[in-house]
Amino acid sequence: MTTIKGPGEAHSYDGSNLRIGIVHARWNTKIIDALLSGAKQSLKAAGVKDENIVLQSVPGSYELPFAVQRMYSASQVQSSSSSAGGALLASATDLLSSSSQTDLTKSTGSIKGKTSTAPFDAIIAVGALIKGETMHFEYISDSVSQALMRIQLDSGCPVIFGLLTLVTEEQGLARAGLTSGGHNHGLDWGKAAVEMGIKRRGWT
Ligand code: DLZ
Repeated sequence: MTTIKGPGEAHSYDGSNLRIGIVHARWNTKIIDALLSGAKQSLKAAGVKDENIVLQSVPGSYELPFAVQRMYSASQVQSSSSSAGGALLASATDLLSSSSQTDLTKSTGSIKGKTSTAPFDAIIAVGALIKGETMHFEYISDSVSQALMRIQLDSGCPVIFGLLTLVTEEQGLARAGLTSGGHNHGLDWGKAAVEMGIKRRGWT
């Protein structure tokens, strides 16, 4: 059956000058890993350079807003100055990555050795919250969604909402493209990051 859902046709945007951050939670890793692959695939398809895709991880979705905020502000500091800013960025990103348990956090675009020091043009926040028996899911879904929106409006850096709020695991597998007929939403998030990164610089 065809569906009307989806982001619709968009222009093809050139991401070759963009610097994109991705922060992901590690809970529900199977879903997260597939979403990250999808996001990176569409970023690269739009021309974003490998070294300008900066990946960091946090334990769970609740930590995403803090990480997005720190990542963006550290990139601003680094871009506007010098070694002092660089040191702050390095320490902020070290803090974010020190608890990493996946190789993914080290696989792409390490901040150290990067070719660009520009502030991020967009940051994708990726998490998968699966509803349990308590009210935990509702509280985290709501607070993280609100916080990510606040961060993008306060900072002016587009934050792409890559938080799946799932009633079942199966819903997550389908939205990570891991079931037949499923669709990897990470692909859409990568495209959204490129489009919003370009549009943030000026509506054309
Ligand atoms: C504790 C928790 C639970 C129960 N479920 C999830 C989940 O489905 N997805 C997710 O990303 N994180 C989960 N967490 C972890 C919280 O997001 C958070 O990391 C901890 O409460 C520590 O602040």
